[in-house]
Amino acid sequence: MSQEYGADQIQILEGLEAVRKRPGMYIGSTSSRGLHHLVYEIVDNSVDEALAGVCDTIHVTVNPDNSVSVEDNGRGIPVGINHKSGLPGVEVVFTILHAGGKFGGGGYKVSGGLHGVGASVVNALSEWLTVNVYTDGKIYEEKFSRGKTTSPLTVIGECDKEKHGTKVTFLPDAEIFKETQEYDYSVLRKRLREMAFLTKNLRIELHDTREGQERNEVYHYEGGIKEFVAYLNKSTSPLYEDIIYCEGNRNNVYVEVAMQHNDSYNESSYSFVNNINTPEGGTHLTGFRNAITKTFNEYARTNKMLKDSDENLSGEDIREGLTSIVSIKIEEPQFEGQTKQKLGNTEARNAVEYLLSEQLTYYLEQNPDVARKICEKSIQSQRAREAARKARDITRRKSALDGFSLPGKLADCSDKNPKNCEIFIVEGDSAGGSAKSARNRATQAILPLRGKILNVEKARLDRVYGNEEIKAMITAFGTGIHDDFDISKLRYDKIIIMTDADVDGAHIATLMLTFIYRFMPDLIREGHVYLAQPPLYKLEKNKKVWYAYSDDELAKIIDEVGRDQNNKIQRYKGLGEMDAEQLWDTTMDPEKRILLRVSMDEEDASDVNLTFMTLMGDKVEPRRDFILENAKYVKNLDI
Ligand code: TTJ
Repeated sequence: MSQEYGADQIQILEGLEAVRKRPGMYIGSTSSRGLHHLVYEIVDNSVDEALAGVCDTIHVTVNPDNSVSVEDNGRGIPVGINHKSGLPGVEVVFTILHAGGKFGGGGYKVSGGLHGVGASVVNALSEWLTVNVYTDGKIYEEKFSRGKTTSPLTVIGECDKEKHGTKVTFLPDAEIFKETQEYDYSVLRKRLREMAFLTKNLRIELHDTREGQERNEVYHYEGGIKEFVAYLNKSTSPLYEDIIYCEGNRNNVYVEVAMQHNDSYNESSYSFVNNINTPEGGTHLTGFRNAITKTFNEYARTNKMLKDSDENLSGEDIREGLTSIVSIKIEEPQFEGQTKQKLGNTEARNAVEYLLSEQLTYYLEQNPDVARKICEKSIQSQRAREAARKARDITRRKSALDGFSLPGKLADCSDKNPKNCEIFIVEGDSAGGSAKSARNRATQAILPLRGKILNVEKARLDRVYGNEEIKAMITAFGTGIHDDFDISKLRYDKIIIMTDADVDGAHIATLMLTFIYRFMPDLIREGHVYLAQPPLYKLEKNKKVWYAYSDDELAKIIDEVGRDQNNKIQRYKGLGEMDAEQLWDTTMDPEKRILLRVSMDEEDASDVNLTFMTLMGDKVEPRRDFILENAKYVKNLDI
């Protein structure tokens, strides 16, 4: 027995050593993302306890030293000796790889996702970790460092007989998390709020006790994912008041769906399996889509909104402007695909499709006003799609007739190899003129746009195809948009948005980015989209010229040249104030200019969607909140 115990101990150490050697294999990365992942791994254990119905509150506290405490009011990790290992249950949880949830006694586990690696991994990657268990009027404590027990399980005091729960405090190891050890409140908030939405009635409190940034928030949603949908739609105008909700259990799959249409033209669907986001969808999402398409077509036909001769509504038509959450709980989720993020269980598709079809059919019968609004919107979408197809075909036929017809306003470059070429989308005809005379004609094309382009967040595909400025961009880029998009036809390696360094310029750049993000997002994914950075100031002194791209830089230049009357400082209000030579020197010359490449974090794709909804949608207040929250990241805001 004692020999066995020794062998186990060696195995434990080897296991956790492996985690420290290759942390990325267990938590994805050791960047800020991995650092935050440690918190989620611990919180998941408490959420499992909540799902078992024996815990209703979780406190997450960021301590002044950047350690984090997670405390729940569950049953407490078992403190008794586990027979198989001869160790206390707590010690098993924190020192044996993949031991997480072993004592769960059935039910759904959150810890089944991509990483879901358990508490021992967090322990291995922490400089120190302390666990307290409150049970039977006693406070237990065990301490660890880098995965090894430093102080065995003991009773350190007494507590109220009624109190029960677990508290874990850990400090991420700076040897592992070299990039940063600092927790970001807004990152933690996003995941914890999501967890609370997904677990009806669970109360999660986030406390930041770090000096100068003290904050407390409570996430507690009686309506669960219904409130999640309301939250996602808060920057839009909903098409009807209800949030349609479906819930049920079929063949051991627990299904919840909540949805509401807004008056926009984009779909925002989020799906979860055991509280883990599945951005690539899978069988549960397929079941959802099948149910929606089938049920609305049946309703529209039965109620004569579609005539016998009309085509069926497509899924896309019905999901136009739809915000939805599909959340399922399943005992053995199978993830497939390259990134193991796509659900593969066929019983999940059947369960969602069956339960949603049945409950949605009933809902539509009971709520004919809502049903009519959705069907009308879908039919309009169907017509717009048809009109867009015709507009696109006409454009295509025309260009086939004229040979290849590029927009009249485009000053194209002469080099025919796209790899060498770039296009500047320039705000205004006058700046366009300067840019045309400044450019390198071989490799730089100029497309001037007049005024503000269409806000595509508020327009359907047919209007997008009808807008002259946008059509000019589409033809110039060569790729087509939406379903037709083909990146191999891209005519320029760099698409450079060049607008004035003022509020209007920023607005125009945002409108262009909205268009590109919604209709040709791969251009951003593949890194073809850039923002030009024109200087903010010009300083002239004794016939010499300096350009500054920020207030800090201007201050530095003044320090260098001395502050006196000979300094002539000009604040550039727009590109039009620069002559061609200055524009070339400061903004266009590939040898000297600064370009910002536009990128997006794929793992946070849902954030990008929400940000565009907030910034470009029609509600003012969420936009103001967003700006206030994010203003700290903005430099050189010239208002
Ligand atoms: C499992 O079933 C028997 C009684 O104890 C249950 C249990 O382990 N509950 C539990 C674990 N509640 N909370 C945890 C937990 C909390 C944190 C903060 C961290 C970890 C690793 C577990």
